Amino acid sequence: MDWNPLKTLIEEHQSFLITSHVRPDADALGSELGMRAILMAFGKQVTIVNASAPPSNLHFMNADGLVLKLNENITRANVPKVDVIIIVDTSAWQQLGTMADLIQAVPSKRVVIDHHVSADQMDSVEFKDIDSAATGELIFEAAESMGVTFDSDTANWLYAAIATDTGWFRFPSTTARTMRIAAKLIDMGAVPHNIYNLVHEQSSLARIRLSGRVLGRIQSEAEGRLNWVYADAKDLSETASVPSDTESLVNVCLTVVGSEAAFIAVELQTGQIKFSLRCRPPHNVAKLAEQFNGGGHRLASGATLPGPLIPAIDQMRKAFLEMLGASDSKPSEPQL
Ligand SMILES: [Mn+2]
Repeated sequence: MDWNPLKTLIEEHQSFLITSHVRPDADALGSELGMRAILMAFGKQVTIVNASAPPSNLHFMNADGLVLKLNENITRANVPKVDVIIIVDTSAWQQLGTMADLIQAVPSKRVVIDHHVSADQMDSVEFKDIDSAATGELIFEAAESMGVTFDSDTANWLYAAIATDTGWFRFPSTTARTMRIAAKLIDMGAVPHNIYNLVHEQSSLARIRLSGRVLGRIQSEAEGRLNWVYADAKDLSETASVPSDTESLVNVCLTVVGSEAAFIAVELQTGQIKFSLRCRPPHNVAKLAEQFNGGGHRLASGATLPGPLIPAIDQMRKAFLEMLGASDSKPSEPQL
């Protein structure tokens, strides 16, 4: 990646707004904070605003309150008019939530730094590498090319970005380059065991109880090649858990022997059904998600369907069976 155009753009402008996708994950937040550190090193004015707040297990990434939530920590009218808006970890308008029309309404230049497959025309200068394991990797390389080093806080945040997007360095996207960057972040002060503990070892009892309930009724189809689960509104309310408590369950479904694809359906309070989709190569759930106006990566993507739950699940499992080239041997409505 040639980062010189980004460096020039930074040097030629003074004020910057950084944003990322709704329901920001560690890669979104870490990339925003890493980008902020780069801009600060050049003495620029920087504001980070997202459409939604970080999840509770990532509050450690925003202890300083550097990441603002639109309409909560900052009103739309107070979002500064900037020279350049930098969008990280997404290239899709829909993924920006309420930030999308704010961005479209101003004449600021746009930069996109991302590693996702799906892309909208955003009239931006793009720094995009779909082979990169995390946007955090790209931010690190941008910094390195500009001679910017990170303090230990930022090193920890970028480590969290890369570690979580690679499933702690085990997804196929993990390369020697990923490991080299992680090593350099450790040299700058990142503490891996600390970050793992903060991200994954702070479970509420509600989350564990929900996991047991949901995984206890896993469905297996196409001779075990497709495995899926659901969490309905009752599961969430009776265990006092929240939709984000279901996050890792789809990955558990993919660990069943012979599993090539997996999904979870989560019934949201709005009545919409949020799907997380996973597969193993050579399948492609990014393409599958596009059928439902969703998106993401080849091996991990998502989509939101209108409720009710059962017909939405049925549509999704049919799409998966088609992707797998398997016939549908179940009745048209799954037995929940
Ligand atoms: Mn990412």
